[in-house]
This record gives sequence, structure tokens and C-alpha cells, in this order.
Amino acid sequence: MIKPEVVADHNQKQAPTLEADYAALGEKLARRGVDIEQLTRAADTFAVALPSWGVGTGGTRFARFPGPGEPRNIFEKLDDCSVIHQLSQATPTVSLHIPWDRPDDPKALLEYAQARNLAFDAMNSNTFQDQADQAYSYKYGSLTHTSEAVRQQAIEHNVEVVELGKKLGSKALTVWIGDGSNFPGQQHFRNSFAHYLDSARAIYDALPDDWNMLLEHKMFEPAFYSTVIQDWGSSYLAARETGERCLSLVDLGHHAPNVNIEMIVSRLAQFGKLGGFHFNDSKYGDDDLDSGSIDPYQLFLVFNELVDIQQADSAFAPFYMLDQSHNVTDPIESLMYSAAEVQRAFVKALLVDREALLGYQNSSDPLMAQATLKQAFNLDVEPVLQMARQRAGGAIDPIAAYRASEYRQSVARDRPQSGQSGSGIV
Ligand code: AOS
Ligand code: ZN
Ligand code: ZN
Ligand code: ZN
Repeated sequence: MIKPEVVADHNQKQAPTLEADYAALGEKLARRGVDIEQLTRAADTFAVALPSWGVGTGGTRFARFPGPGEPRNIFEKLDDCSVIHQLSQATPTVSLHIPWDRPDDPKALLEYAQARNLAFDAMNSNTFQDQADQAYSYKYGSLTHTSEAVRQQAIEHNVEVVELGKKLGSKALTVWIGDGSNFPGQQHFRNSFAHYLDSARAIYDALPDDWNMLLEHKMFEPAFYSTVIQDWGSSYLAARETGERCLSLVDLGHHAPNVNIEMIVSRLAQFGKLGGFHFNDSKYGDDDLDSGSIDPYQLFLVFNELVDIQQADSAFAPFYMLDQSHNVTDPIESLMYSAAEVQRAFVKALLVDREALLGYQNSSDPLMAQATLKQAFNLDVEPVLQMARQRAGGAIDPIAAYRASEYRQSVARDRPQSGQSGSGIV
């Protein structure tokens, strides 16, 4: 971790500006009848999980350009995650990917995480790649393959991931498969979906009572003609058929351009099937860009729905995870920045005057309805985020504090640069 003195020194320099900005914002909010302290306390409760695969430099299918000091194993990944949480105070958990980050000794990994104030979030299985020791290939599918033996192998992998997650204190399994087809006619749509439902049920049967199973849909890639769980409709149907604790997970990058994701969020939640998120941003497809980097308004609109649902149902608590690929930035910086962007969207959504909004909706005043949303979105809540971080022991400006700490330079001395060629799968 970064020396507390470095963070304290950084905060001391920034504190006077923050005090002034916070006081000014406090006055402004008070005029709107909002208590800034309440908002800051709410910001402090916000948490989003880090993806274990996100702390390494990603890549495309063309190339990967590794950065200095990349973590070489799950322990070093946890070191990086703990730095992210130390400074951002918004990322107390890690979502593990198996087999990429399969620990030899789960107990040792759990202790290592706990010593760094980290816990484990949803577990991710992987049947979109072949592993060296497996009997059958997933080239033509996994949970939906025409061969029962392949399906069984994929089911067993998921069950193994659940067993591992139990030892790590996780409470959910996220299932994303690449199954689909590249040619019309290649795959029988109804049969492959039927196989999926059978496989999902077999995995669900192995789930502990207090676990959720999260189904992640994705429009295309790696399959370019059809994908078995391609949209929220298939995801919803599969979750409904599988069981009560089987829910849909929305990855923001997994939709066609211009799709109204906030409405998908609303629909799934209305029918009790919204289970979680993979936050990222995109311009074209599954770009896995940093959260809020392209369309922060969309992120805000998603949180506008989430806050609205939460206010109607206090038990509503979907899993929040980042799922991004950092190809040109330091992943630690990107993850800290993204966590704050998601937190910012949440805080702004809390500012929406819901009573006024409902009034404008009921009186058919579209201009004022959208202005009510914009009034919350346009407010700069940075001082709230900064104050929440500082009070929790984090950094007022995480990126500046991180750069001042020279953490990357220091780990680069112990971690040799990894290979340059090949693609980075994210
Ligand atoms: C793939 O596109 C999905 O976003 C999955 O969440 C995937 O398992 C993750 O990105 C790790 O590769
Ligand atoms: Zn995802
Ligand atoms: Zn994705
Ligand atoms: Zn992804």
C-alpha cells in the first residue's frame, strides 16, 4: 500500500481549496433544500467491485502493449486493488475471474485480501476459452454445445467456481458465455437456448441458498451472426426459467449503439430480475472504455433509475462491478477514475427532485421534466466526492496522490515487463 504520510501530505495541501469549494456547494445545495452532509454520507456508502482482470493492461485482438510493473499473479493484483481502494475509498471488493486468477490456496488468498481490507465480490467463470487441461474444446460452444459431454464439462467448471467462491466469502456467480454462431444455419436457435436453460439449472442447483446467479448478456463478439444470450430478453427469460435467485446482469457495453439501457434497467428491476452491473463505456460496441468517458449522461440516467427503484424498495441492492480494459492508461489510474465517475453518477442521481419530476410527468410537461434531470446532472458534485474520500481516509485527488507516491515506479522494479505480442482478452 501507499504510505499514509504520502496521502496525508497530499490531502493537507488540497484541504483549504476543498473546504472553500465544499462550503460554497453546501450553500448552493441548502438553497435547494438539500443537506450536503447527508449527500456526503450517502457518497461514502457507495461501493463498486474491481475486476481482477482490470488491473493488467488490456489489448485488442491485434496487439497488447504492456505497461511497466504489471501484476504477475493474483496476489500482486490484490496489491494494486488495495491501492485503488486506499485512495478512492469506493472499491472494497474484487470480482475474481477463474481460471485466470485461480488460487492454489484459497485460504491464503482470503487472508491476503483481508489483510488489505479487501473482500471478494461475484465470481466469474470462463467457458469462452479452452484451458490446457480440459478434455473437450469450447470452439463450438460450452453450456449450449450440441454435445452433452461438453456441456457437462462447462457445468462442472461453473460448479467448481462456486465451490471456490464459497471459500472466499463470495455470494454470487456471474456467467457470461461466448456461445453463438458466425453463419446463418450454423446453430439451431431453439435447441441451443434449451441447452442453455438445462445447463443454467444444473449450475443453479449447486448454488448455496444465499447466493445469486447473474446472467450476463452480450449482443455479439466472439460470435458475429448470433449469440445465445444476446440481449436482455434472452437474459430475462433464462433468469426466470432458472430460479428465483437467478438474475440478469447488465454490462453497459453489451448493447447495440443508441439502445436505451436505462429503460432495460427499469424493466428488469420492475420484474425483480435486475441482479447487477458491469460498468464501462463505449462508442461503438463492447469497447470496455473507462466508465463515464464517452457518455456520462447515460450513466447518470442509469443511476436515476436505480435511485428511483431503491427509494421504492430499500431491499433492492444489485451487484456493482467495473468491467473495463485499459489499453493506453495505467490501469490503477483508470480504475480509480472510473470508480469515482460511477460514484458521481450515483450522487447526482440522488439530487434529482423526484417530487417535481413526477409532477411534470403527470402534468405532461416534457421540457420541465428533462430540465429537472439536467438540473441534477449539471451540478458539479466533485467537492462531495472529495470530502467523502478524505473523511474515509482516502485521497482528495486520487490520481495526483497516486502519482506523487510513485507506486508504479516502485513495483516496476520487482515486476518484470510481460510479453508484448499476442492479444489481451478482456
Ligand atoms: C465479456 O465481454 C464480458 O464483459 C464478461 O464480463 C467477461 O467475462 C469479462 O469481461 C472478462 O473477460
Ligand atoms: Zn462484462
Ligand atoms: Zn464485455
Ligand atoms: Zn469485459
